[in-house]
Amino acid sequence: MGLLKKFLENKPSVDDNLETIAYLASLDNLQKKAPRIAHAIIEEIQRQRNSLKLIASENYSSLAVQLAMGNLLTDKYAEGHPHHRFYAGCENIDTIEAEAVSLAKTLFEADHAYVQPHSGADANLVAFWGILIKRLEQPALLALEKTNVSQLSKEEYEKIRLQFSQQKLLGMALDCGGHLTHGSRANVSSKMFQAVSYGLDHRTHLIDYKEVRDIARREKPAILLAGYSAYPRLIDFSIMREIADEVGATFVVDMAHFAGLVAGKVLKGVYNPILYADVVTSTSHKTLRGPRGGFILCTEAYKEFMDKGCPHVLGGPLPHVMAAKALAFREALDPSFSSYAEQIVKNAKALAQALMAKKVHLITNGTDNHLVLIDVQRTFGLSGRAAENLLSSVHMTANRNSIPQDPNGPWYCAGIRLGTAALTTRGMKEQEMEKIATILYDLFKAARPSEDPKTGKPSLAKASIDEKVRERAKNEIAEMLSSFPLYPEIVLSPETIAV
Ligand code: DSN
Repeated sequence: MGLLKKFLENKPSVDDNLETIAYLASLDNLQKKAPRIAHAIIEEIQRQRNSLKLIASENYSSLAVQLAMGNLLTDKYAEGHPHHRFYAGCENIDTIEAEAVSLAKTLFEADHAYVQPHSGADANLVAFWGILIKRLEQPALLALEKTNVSQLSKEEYEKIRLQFSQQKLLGMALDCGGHLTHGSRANVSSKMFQAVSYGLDHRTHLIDYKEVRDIARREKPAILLAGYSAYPRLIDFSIMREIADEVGATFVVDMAHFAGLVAGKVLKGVYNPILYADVVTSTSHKTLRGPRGGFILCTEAYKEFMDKGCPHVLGGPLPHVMAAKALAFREALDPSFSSYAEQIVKNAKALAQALMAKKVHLITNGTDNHLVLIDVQRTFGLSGRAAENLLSSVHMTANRNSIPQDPNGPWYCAGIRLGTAALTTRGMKEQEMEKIATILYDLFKAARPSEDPKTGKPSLAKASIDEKVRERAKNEIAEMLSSFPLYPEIVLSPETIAV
């Protein structure tokens, strides 16, 4: 490939281009050692550059964050937590993890942070088990005057273990915007808990706090969970806290989707989960724009239970990813991040407004956060899957999503979920959102479900469209993207990318 050699031909300043030089050197090196992998990475850079990324859970991390992960930290085991390890030689990992913890605490104004979870799903599992251990195992040990579970008899331990499986988790239903890990039957959370869920108001599709309260009173969950993957509105965490207190539940918020909006101080007061929850779980790579990973924030009372994510649930931490998390937290502490977070929401609102002006049906008739959920079945007679395929064919990536009372089921779906975090990182603003709304609308309006060859009925998987409409959409997208280059410092000319 010779990417670095080509870049250096113009004699750029090394000091001003450290990230680019490191990135290109790494690609050139990979090309020598593993050409197929290098080729796939280059292809992925090209794919991301040439696509309008509207996936609500994705973003573009900085080159600095990406580079922070590529080093020898990956070689180190460091089970335990800072200054309390089960392995020798962890003093440098202590420094890195303690720095990430400290930055996370400052950024979110939290009592405590735990930055080891490898993903949001892992963060939820660490939180769930830690909470159950605090609620069930700790009091049982105290009552038996023991300090450790290994001191319990087989019978004593079995009694506690059985209690674990009798606890209830109350979270938002998957088809109403909740996450798989919030008690879906397809996920381990519904097997470790008796999972119960709250839905949305049938007419407005907003959270019905009265219903949540009624269910909580009836079910007495150990954990009340707020947070979502596909809910376009804000949650009043003060009400959820009240409900949790009334029934004696631990209040957990999964802020994976909106962590960037909390960090950027867009979500304040009753919409800021840190002020109300006992435990807040998150990912670091969605609106927060860091490396792929998870983390947990909690009050002092939960600290020792979250810090035991390993050994409770996790394997060894990933120190290289913790280094990148530290960097991402630092980036989010920069005042420019607040402007970014505000723009994410302005863009989502502009996208929603422009779609609604064309009479596109949106779940909840708009948005307050970073995501928009279109009912494509009702508006255009298309399944979510057919709409997703159409978008892919013009280089727009967005994912199909269930909507409340989805007529097409969880595979084909009736919705398309759009998010604005990634395009906002590319620099797009309200006027681009309006253009995107027009492209989407023209595309969906011109499409018809294909005929299912087996049944002769409209297909839930595919739609057909006039090729001229498709080509026009492709050209408009390519033109728009050309004004918002992605990682412009990484120059890939045709002769350098030929592998
Ligand atoms: N896959 C992420 C999302 O789309 O919400 C969370 O698991």
